[in-house]
Amino acid sequence: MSKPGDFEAVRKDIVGILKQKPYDDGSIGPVLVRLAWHASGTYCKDSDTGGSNGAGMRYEAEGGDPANAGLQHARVFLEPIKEKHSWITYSDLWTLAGVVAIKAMGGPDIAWKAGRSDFADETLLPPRGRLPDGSQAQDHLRHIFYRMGFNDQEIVALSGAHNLGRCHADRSGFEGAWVNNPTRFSNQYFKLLLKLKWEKKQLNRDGAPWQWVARSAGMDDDDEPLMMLPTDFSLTQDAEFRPWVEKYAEDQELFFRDFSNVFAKLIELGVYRDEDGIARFSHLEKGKAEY
Ligand code: DDH
Repeated sequence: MSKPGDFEAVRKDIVGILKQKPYDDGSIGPVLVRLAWHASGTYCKDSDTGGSNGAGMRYEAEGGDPANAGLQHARVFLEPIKEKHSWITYSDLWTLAGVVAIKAMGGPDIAWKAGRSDFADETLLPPRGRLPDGSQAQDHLRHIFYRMGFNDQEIVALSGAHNLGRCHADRSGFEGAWVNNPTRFSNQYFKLLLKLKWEKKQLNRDGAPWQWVARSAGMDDDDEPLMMLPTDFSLTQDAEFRPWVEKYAEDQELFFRDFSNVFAKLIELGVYRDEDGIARFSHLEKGKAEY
């Protein structure tokens, strides 16, 4: 047990659990980043509902959403940290873990503020269906991310998180990693989007969705190919998105700066702190009828 409010102690312990040899590519960092993002990405600016405040994924209605498949692993990995620092809320822990993981994997510092509360009331959960569907394209990206209040440049910057981690057949149906070193944060995703010769492929499995696959220089034919989701690839096919893909491919510093800002914005969506610094749900309760 640490002193309540000692977030440095929590950060240290999160760094301490990132390396997990038998898990995926040896790190749980990527799945922690995805947890922070899915906790936050349910936000809707018009109804002012959803977002990371509340830690709704503790409940089946949100945690069991097929879009969140696999994130139970991230939550279980974080459980010993919650037990040790029991004063921290799950909603603070999940967002902080994402920020700490990005930094530990070589990414930028990202501003993070404490104060999120955990729901005691399941009726405040956002409806399912607010997270993006990888088999779609740019119109869908705009529909989903404009709802959260992001613009085209921010959509491209956020998508750069796919430098990290991989797709799992038993979670999303897609398979493979976007880059060769998926536990190191960089702008490689943008470089590969532009550079490789992507081919549309349905993996050899019943009901597998189609995805884009390619091999980079030095990869053997029997190596697992790199992949892009249809949504990732659509960034290169869109007149507004593509220039940002090109800028971020050329300039890693610019990408890191923009990513840091937009991820900080993502994890603050729908979090309104009272004067005591604690985020409560009164605004949400008012908005409930508009779900
Ligand atoms: Fe993502 N993502 N994501 N993603 N995402 C997947 C994995 C990871 C989409 C679909 C998928 C963001 C945006 C989008 C991460 C971070 C972020 C998987 C694979 C799918 C599918 C899941 C699995 O099979 O395990 C789509 C579609 C979008 C979009 O429309 C833009 C954003 C904004 C982020 C972010 O963090 C800011 C990370 C990290 C992973 C790797 C997880 C892992 O377990 O590894």
